[in-house]
Amino acid sequence: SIPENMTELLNQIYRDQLVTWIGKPCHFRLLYKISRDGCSAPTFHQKCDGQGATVTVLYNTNNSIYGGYLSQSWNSNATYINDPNAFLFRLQYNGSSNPLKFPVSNAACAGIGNDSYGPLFGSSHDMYTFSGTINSSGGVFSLNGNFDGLGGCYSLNGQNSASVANNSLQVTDLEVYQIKGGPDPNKTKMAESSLLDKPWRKLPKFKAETANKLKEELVDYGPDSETGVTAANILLIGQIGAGKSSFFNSVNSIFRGKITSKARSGSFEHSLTTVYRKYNVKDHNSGKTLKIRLCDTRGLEEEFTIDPQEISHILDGNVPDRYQFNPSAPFTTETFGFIRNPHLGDRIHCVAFVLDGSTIDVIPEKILKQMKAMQSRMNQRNIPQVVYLTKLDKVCPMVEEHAGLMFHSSAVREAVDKIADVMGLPRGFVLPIKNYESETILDQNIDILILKALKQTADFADDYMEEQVEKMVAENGQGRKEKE
Ligand SMILES: Nc1nc2c(ncn2[C@@H]2O[C@H](COP(=O)(O)OP(=O)(O)OP(=O)(O)O)[C@@H](O)[C@H]2O)c(=O)[nH]1
Ligand SMILES: [Mg+2]
Repeated sequence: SIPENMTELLNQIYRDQLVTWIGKPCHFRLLYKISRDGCSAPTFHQKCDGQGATVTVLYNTNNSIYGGYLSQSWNSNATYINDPNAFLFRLQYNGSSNPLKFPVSNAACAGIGNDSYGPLFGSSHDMYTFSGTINSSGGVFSLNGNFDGLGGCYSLNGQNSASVANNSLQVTDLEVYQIKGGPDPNKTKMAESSLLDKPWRKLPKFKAETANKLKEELVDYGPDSETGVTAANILLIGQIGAGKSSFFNSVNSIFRGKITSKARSGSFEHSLTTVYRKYNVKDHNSGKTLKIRLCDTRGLEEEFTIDPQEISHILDGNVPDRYQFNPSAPFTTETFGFIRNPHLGDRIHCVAFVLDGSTIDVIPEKILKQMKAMQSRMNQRNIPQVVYLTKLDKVCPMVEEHAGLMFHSSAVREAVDKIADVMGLPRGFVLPIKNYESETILDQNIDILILKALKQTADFADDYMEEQVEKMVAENGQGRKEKE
């Protein structure tokens, strides 16, 4: 169904203008609209009396938009409405935005409440919209009011009924909105997220050079030859639907130069990914395959807990590519394909927890527990961990518009801080990203965030491998000593 506000004619720019004139945070709720409810004085009063502050907006056939604001309720008592805050206004004239405010000059008769009349401003009819019932013809309501007293109770500042309203009450619509205090609850996210002047994390510039440089670095990346490892294995782990497969798809798209979706992604009740995949990424520019493998796993679910031993096997490199996850029979040493003597190159070198940034307040306890249990196995092995915080476009509308504002968004910063706390990781290890999901073309800002995250992860993987080599050397050295 069409949301109610789809029928509202008053656009955001004009709303913002009215809010500025009203002078305090407020939002609009449509009470009455003649094209929807019929143009009749009793209907107007039935819908608008006693509703507090309202704004009446007329749209005439010359494409001019004008009306009046009262901070006091309409009534049907046949009395004047005293309102020092009232004003008449013009928003648009002959199709062009041209806002003017006309403040009340005689507050005692800012409006008239009378059930024979529609909205009526001023004792001698500064703006008298209609009386009785008006039928439309060809989508036009020929309102029977007038501007006979325009300037009587409101300061016109040299304007007149022609320059305000083409002296016309031939309207396609008339709307009355209730003005409610505070920001629009439907837009609280927008209100809660503000753009900070200074970025909360230092980042290279969001420009093409940065994206190209990061790409080059990743194409040239390779584990130290001393390690004997051909590619860094990065494990993607997290709740179902968090965006693990989308992350691989996004990386793949960036190096392909166009949007691709090799890994299945989407929203289903159970994890869409059921097979363990160690994905390679090919840079189509150079024809080279990156020395980074993204290992995509089955999503964590509340009802299907992953056997902690299974995660140990994944970390240690016992689990083969394309292993079919089976929640009712976890991977064991007996499972077909079990890799018995994994080399350092088979192991996981860095883990990326992929977490949905838009739902961090409601991560189920059972999922958190599973992740914590996994973390302790990673910590035992000294495997570095990062967080890819996804879907931040859903947290901050500014980021949705422009991914380059990620590090200026207060809402994103909050989400990052919170998740760093929950995961017990330094803030700098939480990497805010936005995956490609509905886009059809690449966006340099999205690329930079993803490439930057991937680069940092690869660097962490390097640290781990280096440490492992040192450890092996030390152990071997130790061994020799013992033999001596
Ligand atoms: N708005 C938005 N949507 C995203 C983002 N990342 C992923 N999605 C969407 O989230 C849904 C789930 O994404 P997947 O990549 O399938 O998630 P997954 O973690 O692989 O899920 P499972 O394999 O089922 O565990 C898809 O509809 C994606 O399009 C993001 O950054 N922003
Ligand atoms: Mg998946």
